[in-house]
Amino acid sequence: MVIENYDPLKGQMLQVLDAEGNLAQGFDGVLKNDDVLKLYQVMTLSRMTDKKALAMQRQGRLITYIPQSGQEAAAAASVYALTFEDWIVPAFREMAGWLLRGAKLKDVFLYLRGNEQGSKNMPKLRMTPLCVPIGSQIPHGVGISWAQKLKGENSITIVYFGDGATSEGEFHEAMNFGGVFKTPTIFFCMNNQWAISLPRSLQTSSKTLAQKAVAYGFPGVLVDGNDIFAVYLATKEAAERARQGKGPTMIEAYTYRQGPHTTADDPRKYRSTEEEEKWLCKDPVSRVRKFLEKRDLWDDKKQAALEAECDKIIEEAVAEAEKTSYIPEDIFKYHYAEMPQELQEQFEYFKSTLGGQHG
Ligand SMILES: Cc1ncc(C[n+]2csc(CCOP(=O)(O)OP(=O)(O)O)c2C)c(N)n1
Ligand SMILES: [Mg+2]
Repeated sequence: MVIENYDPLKGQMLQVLDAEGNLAQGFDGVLKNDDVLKLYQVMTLSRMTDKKALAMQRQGRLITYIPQSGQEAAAAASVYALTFEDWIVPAFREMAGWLLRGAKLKDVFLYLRGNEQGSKNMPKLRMTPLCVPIGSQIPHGVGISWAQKLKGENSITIVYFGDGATSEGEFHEAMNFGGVFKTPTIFFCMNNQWAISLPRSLQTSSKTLAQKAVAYGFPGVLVDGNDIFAVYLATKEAAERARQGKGPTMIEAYTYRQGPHTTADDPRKYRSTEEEEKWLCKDPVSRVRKFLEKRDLWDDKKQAALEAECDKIIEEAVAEAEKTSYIPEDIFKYHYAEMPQELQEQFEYFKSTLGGQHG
């Protein structure tokens, strides 16, 4: 058991794989070599997609892009600890996890191009669409897990949000519901140290974010979010607790947003290069590579082959997304199961003015 052994009120943090790729004693077998290889592949795909998407946004081929680099371990290893029956409620910076769940890269690019077609397959994968209004997805996550409990399902829900979201009312309301109704929920906080330009230190005076769970009557655990082993272990255990009817767990993944907040942001204005360099030394992707190399499971040749494969996947996904036409009606039809009156009126107006002029 790891969750109860790390006290968030004391700032204790679970770390299994250090920045040099060394595994702490007693943790062999938490992830088998094949698991680590699979995680490394998807993290690499996510990292390379990041580079491509940033370049595409600069070329005007994507609307806005939300960089993912630095958070791949937290995203991938948390999803890897779940079953395909479990629901995933994303925020917007967990790409490696969506891909592991089976989301198509083409759909990710469609979403980023403002094409609602990209969200249509998500429910089949037991995923809700990406959620940009900060914190609004957290009550949804609790609601889904409450339904799972009422239906007697064995599945659970993981809901992702950032450090900034913990200052939103929805976070506290959802945590309270989860604690009272003992819902099978994992509250997964990606603490990437920044909420746009607001540093973690100004977000809350709590020592850790994980300790907020204590006030709602369930455990919170702080883990090294750049360590696939720690994230996997904590998520696996939180999922087991939830399945056993023990209620929610909050996980705070201590990580870092290496890039800008979005393509409309310039981090030079509010943080130092020293800070960025310090965190680059803790990079989650190269940490896994070091682990694999130490075990003779990886080399430059394998890296080149993986990168070539990822390049191909990315180029195909981009080509497919760019040739998919828009269905502007989706703006009206997609959001609600039944269109509310106001939207119906706007839809009628749209049809009588702009409708039909799209390509
Ligand atoms: C309700 C709401 N308020 C403000 C914003 C503008 N906004 C977009 S991202 C963001 C910061 C979110 O920080 P955090 O929760 O730490 O997530 P991160 O972007 O770091 O992944 C803000 C304030 C928003 N999208 N929604
Ligand atoms: Mg943040």
